[in-house]
Amino acid sequence: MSKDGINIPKDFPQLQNDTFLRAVRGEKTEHVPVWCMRQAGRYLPEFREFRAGKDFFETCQSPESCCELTLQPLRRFPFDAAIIFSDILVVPQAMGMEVQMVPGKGPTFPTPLKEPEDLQRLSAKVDVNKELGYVFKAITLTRHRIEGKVPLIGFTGAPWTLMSYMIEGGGSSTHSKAKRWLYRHPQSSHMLLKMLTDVIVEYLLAQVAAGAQALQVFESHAGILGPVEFKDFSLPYLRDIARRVKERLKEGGQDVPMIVFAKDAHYALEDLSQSHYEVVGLDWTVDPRSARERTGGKVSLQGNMDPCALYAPKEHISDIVKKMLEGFGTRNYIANLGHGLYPDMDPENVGAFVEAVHTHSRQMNIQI
Ligand code: 1CP
Repeated sequence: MSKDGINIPKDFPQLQNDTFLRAVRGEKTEHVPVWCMRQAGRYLPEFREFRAGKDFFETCQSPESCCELTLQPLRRFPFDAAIIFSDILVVPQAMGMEVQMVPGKGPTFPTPLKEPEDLQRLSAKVDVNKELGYVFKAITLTRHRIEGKVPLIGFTGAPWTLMSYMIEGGGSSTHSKAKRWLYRHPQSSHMLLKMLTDVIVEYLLAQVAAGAQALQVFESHAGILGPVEFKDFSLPYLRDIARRVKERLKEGGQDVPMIVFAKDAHYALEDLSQSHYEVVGLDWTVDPRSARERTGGKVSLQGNMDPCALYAPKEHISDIVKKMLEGFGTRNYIANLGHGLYPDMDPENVGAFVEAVHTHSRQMNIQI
């Protein structure tokens, strides 16, 4: 029985397709596993229909809805992993900030952080079970309803990416308000990043306790930092998160693979590959062969087809996928896009992408 009296059984169905988990460990697999960032999203007509007229964060707070949206893409495509439907901005909400999803505009914070004094508005100690229990319930429910078809990935935004939203008040092309803090208030910036790190560690651990079988950390705004700022304001926190989560899991005799996706941080590939994460996610600006050379074969790589390649005719998608597989090789590799799917993408082409990964990688494995 959980704290609020809801019975959450943990007798999850046995995993049938563990290709993703085996690839993470560098084991031989029949085909290269594949999933897509934003696979539960607006490119699917059934997603648009389900979400129609519903508030975004109310949907996030409904475990039944999150479960349904997570499962939708699996009914269409033979993906090798699922990612729980939620959003990275539930963490700032849990720390006391208001966030609205404004249709046509995206996430909006009506009262963003303006000055370092505003940090006092945030809850420093967040009881994640109380504030984010709905995410954990969604994970547990989905682990049951997914019937062991594929592993379920939990996720979080990384501290810098969340900090930038909390200061910008929404999406931004320059992130200049958030970067202003880094240059003018470095101490307060570190204070905020540390607060976020502490909450994120608890949040990820609770996702594992609820049933997450892998964890992805999204540093979507890494590219807006240069190599020097990244080393100061992002990398130490990414490392701290993985180190602390792994340590605590180990104490309980558990081990869950972690993926770091620092978008546009090609300058930091070497560092990222030595940051306690089993998998480094890549955007499409990195050449597969050079990524392998620079990461030294110790970590698995995930990515990185340009999402816009899905606008190409299907035969062309197949050729692009083949080249990508030849570049990465079929071991220690998880195929994905270099960022999320866009709402105007054709589900049929997503299907062609998945099929091309499976078919070409099977053929390559036979030839080896
Ligand atoms: O109404 C809608 O459906 C809005 C679109 C949408 C969706 C489908 C948003 C708003 N969030 C989500 C779900 C979501 N967000 C998932 C789970 C679904 C899946 O991946 O299958 C995940 C993993 C996220 C993570 C997320 N949210 C990131 C990191 C990944 C990335 O894209 O870099 C970020 C940056 C966000 C913020 C966010 N949420 C939504 C939007 C449109 C944005 C970006 C805003 C901006 O910066 O302009």
